[in-house]
Amino acid sequence: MSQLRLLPSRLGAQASRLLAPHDIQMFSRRSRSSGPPAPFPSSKRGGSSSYMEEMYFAWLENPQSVHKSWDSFFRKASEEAACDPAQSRFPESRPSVSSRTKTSKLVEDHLAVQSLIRAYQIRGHHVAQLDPLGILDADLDSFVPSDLITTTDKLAFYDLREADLDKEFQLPTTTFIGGSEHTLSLREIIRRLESTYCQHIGLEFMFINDVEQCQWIRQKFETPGVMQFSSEEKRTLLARLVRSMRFEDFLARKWSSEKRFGLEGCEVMIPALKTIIDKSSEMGIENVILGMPHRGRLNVLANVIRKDLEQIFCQFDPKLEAADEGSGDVKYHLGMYHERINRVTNRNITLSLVANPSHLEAVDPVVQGKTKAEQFYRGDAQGKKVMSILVHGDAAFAGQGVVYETFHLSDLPSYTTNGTVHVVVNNQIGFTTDPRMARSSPYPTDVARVVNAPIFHVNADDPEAVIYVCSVAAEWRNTFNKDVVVDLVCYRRRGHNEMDEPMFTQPLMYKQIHRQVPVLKKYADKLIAEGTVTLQEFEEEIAKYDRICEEAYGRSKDKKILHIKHWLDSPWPGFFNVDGEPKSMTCPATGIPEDVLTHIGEVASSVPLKDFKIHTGLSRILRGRADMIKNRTVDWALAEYMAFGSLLKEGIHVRLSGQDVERGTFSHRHHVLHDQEVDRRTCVPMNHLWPDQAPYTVCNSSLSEYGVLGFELGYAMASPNALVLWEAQFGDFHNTAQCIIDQFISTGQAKWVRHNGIVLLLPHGMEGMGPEHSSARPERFLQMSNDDSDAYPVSSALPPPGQGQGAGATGRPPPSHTPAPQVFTEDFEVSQLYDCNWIVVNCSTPANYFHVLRRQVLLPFRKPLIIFTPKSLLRHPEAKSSFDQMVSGASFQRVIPEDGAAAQAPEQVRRLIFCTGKVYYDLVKERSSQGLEEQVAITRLEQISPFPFDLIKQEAEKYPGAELVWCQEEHKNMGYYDYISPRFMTILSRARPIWYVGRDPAAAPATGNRNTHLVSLKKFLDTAFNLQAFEGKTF
Ligand SMILES: Cc1ncc(C[n+]2csc(CCOP(=O)(O)OP(=O)(O)O)c2C)c(N)n1
Ligand SMILES: [Mg+2]
Repeated sequence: MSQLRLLPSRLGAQASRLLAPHDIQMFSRRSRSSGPPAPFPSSKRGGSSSYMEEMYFAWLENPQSVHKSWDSFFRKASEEAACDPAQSRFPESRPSVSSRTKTSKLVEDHLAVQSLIRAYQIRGHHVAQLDPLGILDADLDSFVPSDLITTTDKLAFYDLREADLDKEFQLPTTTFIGGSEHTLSLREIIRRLESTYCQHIGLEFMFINDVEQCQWIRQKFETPGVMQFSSEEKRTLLARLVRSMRFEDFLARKWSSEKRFGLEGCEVMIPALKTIIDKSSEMGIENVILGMPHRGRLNVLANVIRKDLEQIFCQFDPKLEAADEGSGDVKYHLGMYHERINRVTNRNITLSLVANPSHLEAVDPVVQGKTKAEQFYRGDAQGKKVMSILVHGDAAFAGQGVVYETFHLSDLPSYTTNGTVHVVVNNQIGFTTDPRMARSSPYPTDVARVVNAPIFHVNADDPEAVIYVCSVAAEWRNTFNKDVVVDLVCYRRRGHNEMDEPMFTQPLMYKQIHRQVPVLKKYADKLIAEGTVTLQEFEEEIAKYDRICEEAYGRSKDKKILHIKHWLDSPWPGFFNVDGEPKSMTCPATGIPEDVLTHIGEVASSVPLKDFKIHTGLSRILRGRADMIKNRTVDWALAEYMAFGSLLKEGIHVRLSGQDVERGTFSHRHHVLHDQEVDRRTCVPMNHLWPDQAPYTVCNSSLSEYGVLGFELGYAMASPNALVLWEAQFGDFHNTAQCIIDQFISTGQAKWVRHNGIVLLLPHGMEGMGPEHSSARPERFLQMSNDDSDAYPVSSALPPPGQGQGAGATGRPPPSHTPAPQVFTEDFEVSQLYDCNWIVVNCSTPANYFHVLRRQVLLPFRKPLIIFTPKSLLRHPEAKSSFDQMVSGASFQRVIPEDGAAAQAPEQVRRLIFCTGKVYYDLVKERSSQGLEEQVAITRLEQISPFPFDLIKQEAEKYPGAELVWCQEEHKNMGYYDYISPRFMTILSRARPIWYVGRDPAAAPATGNRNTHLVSLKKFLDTAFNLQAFEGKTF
């Protein structure tokens, strides 16, 4: 049996792993009287002869009493018997024992063939020849499934013999290997299954629960002759391989000692991505958003996105001066945006590659968020115009949890991008680590199985197989709007980067790699041999591309300045002026007319849909809201309502996402009302404010911080005309999204000159709830704020003597030894905001929360905004604001000065306490209980960073005789003290101390013991009002 592969049989040892659960399910016999007729089994064991006979006799009595698969099988068999009575296996009445045996044998053989076909569909990929090096099994296991016919003796597994090979078998409807034929010989069946499932493509899809989807895949790959290419297609493929390979060669020649994370060993990724894009463009896609790691990124920029080569080459010139502000990033992290004509489809296409940090896979949710936003703003609910492609490394795809988190967003209504094509550059190594030490799953792609995404493994040294797989992947995405994975099993020709020596750690693999003929040569030889191209044409193609590179290289040498903004992945046309600067530099007023406040308040207190029954507890809450509106006051939830509602009126899309945000963790928000009598009937009153308002999206997210925050950050990248907020369930949970905060939010603009206005709502406050759920870790955000603690920031409009324009807040402050000018100009507030990397606030009043949310959108630029939000203050009777603080003319207060008795006679005041957030209410209560309103002033710092030097200075100077105290409820090594202290020193010219009052340093953010919590609260409140506490102390 020469056609069969002769792999070593490991049948004996592995005999117990023969059957998949699916198969076993099929074996379970069903009583005909107690349920639907059992189908024709797909497995040999399912066809036990007595069962089959039972089916047969039932069929004889009434063909409709058995499943239609049995019906068709017996019908066919009786036709056969009618043609050749000598061979008849079907008696007219109760059969003899011997004829029954013959019937059973025929049925059993057919069943055996069916299960054999199914075995290939399920397990064929385990023996597919996927590794171009021929060393490792792509599934890390050399085991050959016992039910694949790799040697003739394995026919016995199905009770078949070599003599059966030339018998014809009926093909089941679950295979397409027959093409237009309904029967094939066993030999041909095995040959076709081998060629579909065990060559250079390994298909994993039988775990998909949807039969239609499985059939679709089977048809795409099993149908004879599907993988055929015209000579034009082959020539295009060759030309793309030339570009991919010669680009890397060119960089290697010109900059032999530069890191570039070359693609050598997986050059086929360029034609692979281009095929996905061509095919998608053909099906109507106009915008493709890509995310990818380091490997081959420059090549993708050059040959997929088509960034000008000279701009890429410039990045290798160490002497070029950067023209943009910010610290920039290495070349293999930068992003790109490009609109062009797709040459294959002649249609317009926009391609963008999202800038990313070194942190592998962190960009995945960001790309998905940006894609979702682009789809949303284009009204592309089905993802027919905008799609995402994510490229992964094998080690990172298997190892990074955010991959899993991102997959889990893929089918959620408010997060789906309607299918992503994932491409894995599976070079079978991660830096120096062998995959057998890097993952426990057979393939690096197994994580995709959780969302029923099909996985197409393909040997990257077979370019035509790769192209076919990629075009099916694009079609899959277009047909089913679901994720799909293309696993390019390849190798890495060099070390991790071009400077690394791979022989230290992978000597045998690299011996083979050194012998490996590059894919371009292999493919060119093939096309030349079959006469598709001539050697001369091939050489000309190479020479042509080399010339293009040389010319671009020549031009790159004329460049003197490097513009990072040329690498922007998400331009916002119209938002900035032509030079990329804000159109104005003012902090707009954020108050709104009272009738708008009232209208929003009324909607927030109502149920806009008819016959909609809400919970009685909620009715009470709505009545409470209506009362507040009558009294012209708001609590936290209403203030938020008014901020969102007023922005919606102004055409700004508002999106609030996070765990349980619809109701609110603290049951205060209730933005989605649920009908108590009709399942899943909901109402979002915020979308019933005005007929022409912008849409409001509020969505409970999956229980993920890393994935969801990344997603919202990406969402906020797409447009400046939106307020995108992510709320942590409790503030400390943001730490599982730390990578997004550190790598994107705090540093994004500095690295990639990209603005982002994402808002983080982080519930924070020491309320005796234990070490978790208390602190949103303000100290971390403040530590990463970029304003200089030691420098007196001054406006560029008023430079200190001897300092030129542009000093101070624009990022180049005068050195601290320069005598600081004691003047702050009018634009100080806005220029400070413009220069900072993010804004950190802790509002003590609902009105200020309202203003800061509105300011976020009304500012002429975008900065991330971190808001420490309250918990107990949500319902605190004192934490209410009047409409007067929100109407036109009112605006955000960076500092809320003391306005009580102490402020009337400031020179009498003995102590000025500065604080932020909820502790203010504790301090006021304590002051009142001690009767110290005249001696002690309390001033609130609402915008902590950038630090309001100007207003703090005013406050301190207003109380010349007062001791200055910083009071916080957090432990001393946490909270705000380390941030505010040096800034106070600067503003006070180190002439007055700022004393610390608060909890002692600690390891945990809060105690788990309620009594200890209260004792420590009382202790620091006592100190705050003990006017002798710092007597005699030095600073
Ligand atoms: C989150 C994270 N951890 C560690 C690293 C350091 N690192 C850079 S590349 C790399 C190996 C990546 O292997 P793989 O994903 O297979 O991609 P390849 O380099 O093989 O293309 C590692 C560990 C990183 N960049 N990101
Ligand atoms: Mg790898």
